[in-house]
Amino acid sequence: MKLAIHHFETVASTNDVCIHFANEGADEGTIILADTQTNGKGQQGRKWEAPVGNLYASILLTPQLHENPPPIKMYGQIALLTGLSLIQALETLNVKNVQLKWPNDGIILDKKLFGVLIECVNEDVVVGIGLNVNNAPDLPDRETTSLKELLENELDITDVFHNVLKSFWKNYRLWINEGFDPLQAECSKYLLGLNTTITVDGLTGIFQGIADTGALLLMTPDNITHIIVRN
Ligand code: BT5
Repeated sequence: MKLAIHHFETVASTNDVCIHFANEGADEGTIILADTQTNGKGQQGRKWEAPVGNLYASILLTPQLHENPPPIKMYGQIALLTGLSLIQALETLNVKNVQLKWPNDGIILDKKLFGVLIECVNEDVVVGIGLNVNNAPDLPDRETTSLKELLENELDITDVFHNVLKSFWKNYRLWINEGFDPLQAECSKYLLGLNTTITVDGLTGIFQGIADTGALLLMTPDNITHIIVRN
């Protein structure tokens, strides 16, 4: 895989720049990296705080699968494989015990460390990654942390990104060649709240696992399994 990394000082959103590149016909492996974002995006119109010192990256994928799964399946799977890749990359940096809060948050000690935003452009997929490396922003609505806080040591963002990319491409290749099965099992090891009672979208039940669409399976006390989808 040939990677082309475009590094910017400031952009509104690396995902938006990557979508622009995709619309211009850019190849798989095009990566947009920025030191800071003025309009970093979360899901459903939420905001991603993007002070200098952290990793803000978007990766363009043009998945060529033998048998294309329906889009909803593909995007859920890519979101999970990205979260898994981040957690595995962090393990190589000696940050253990990060958990995956469905669908796409990296959580440790109840604090948010990273977020993933998947967006689609025609057949292409943009994978946005925000990881707090040296700067945990103060937020009114939730606690955050950074690698620096966890390791008590400032890290080089390029080194961290190198680890993330290595882990991401390994899992992406596995997914292209063998499908989601091997990754689904690996993701389950890191799911926050698996087999416990949780509340999602106002429903309370036992978190039974993740479907192969990436949907969350929740069994309510009436023994009905709810398949909760995020898009
Ligand atoms: C996400 O959304 O977690 C996806 C975040 C993806 C950000 C990357 S950065 C590179 C690329 N370009 C973009 O424009 N976006 C992607 P969501 O699950 O909706 O979480 C948003 C919530 O996370 C906010 O409402 C805050 O509560 C919290 N939050 C915002 N900034 C944060 C930060 N830096 N660290 C931890 N939590 C944060």
